[in-house]
Amino acid sequence: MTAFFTQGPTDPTVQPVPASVVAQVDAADTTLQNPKRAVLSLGSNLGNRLEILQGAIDAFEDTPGVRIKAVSPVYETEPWGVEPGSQPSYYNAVVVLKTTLPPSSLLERAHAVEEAFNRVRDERWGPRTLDVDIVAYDGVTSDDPYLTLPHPRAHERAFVLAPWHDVDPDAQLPGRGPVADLLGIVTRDGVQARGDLELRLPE
Ligand code: A4P
Ligand code: MG
Repeated sequence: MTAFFTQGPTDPTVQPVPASVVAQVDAADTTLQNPKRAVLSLGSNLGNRLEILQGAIDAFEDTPGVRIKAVSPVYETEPWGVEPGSQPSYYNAVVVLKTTLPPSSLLERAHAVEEAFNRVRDERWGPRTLDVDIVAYDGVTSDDPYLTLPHPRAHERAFVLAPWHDVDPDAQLPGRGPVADLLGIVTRDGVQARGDLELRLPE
């Protein structure tokens, strides 16, 4: 945990902590020094979709170095990129979090959470119990196929932009502009808010 102190706190109101005190500081505090803001898109179209999305949110909140700041409303969405009617509809939601994990570790955690919900990868865009995509991580851009940032298709997906806009109307997608503007361009066909469903922000 002391590694989190190597960068030093950037918040001027936070005083450096002497090494002798570090061990006594609760891990939950030490993990969130100099956190970065990240946005995740969650999707599920197999199994108990709402329970799975909630379970994923809880699993991220239980992750050292991660604090969930906002959970969006749930949208029921037609599967994107596949033959109409060939898959069940998705529940999609967006989570905004603060994290001290670097992007690659956040992706590893995302894969572990997917696996915990029995995600099977046998076809691209195939039906899945859980898909976790990193939509954006701070202002980071990367064209590495293992982790492309921002997510290369987020700007054209109302099932990402609409819930993100709900929880952060001023959000910007790095390199693409305001989410509100992008949302005005994409089609919202097949993307319905499910006001009768709710995901909880872990306490
Ligand atoms: N990867 C690269 N960049 C990222 C990133 N920013 N976040 C790599 C997450 N993963 C990223 O993903 C394939 C590889 O992408 C990963 O190994 C990771 O290293 P995957 O989850 O194994 O496979 P996939 O999801 O089938 O492929 P892909 O291309 O990531 O698909 P998308 O873009 O995730 O789309 N329709 C509706 N309505 N709602 C949905 O949520 N989701 C998809 C999946 C398709 N249609 C959908 C929805
Ligand atoms: Mg994916």
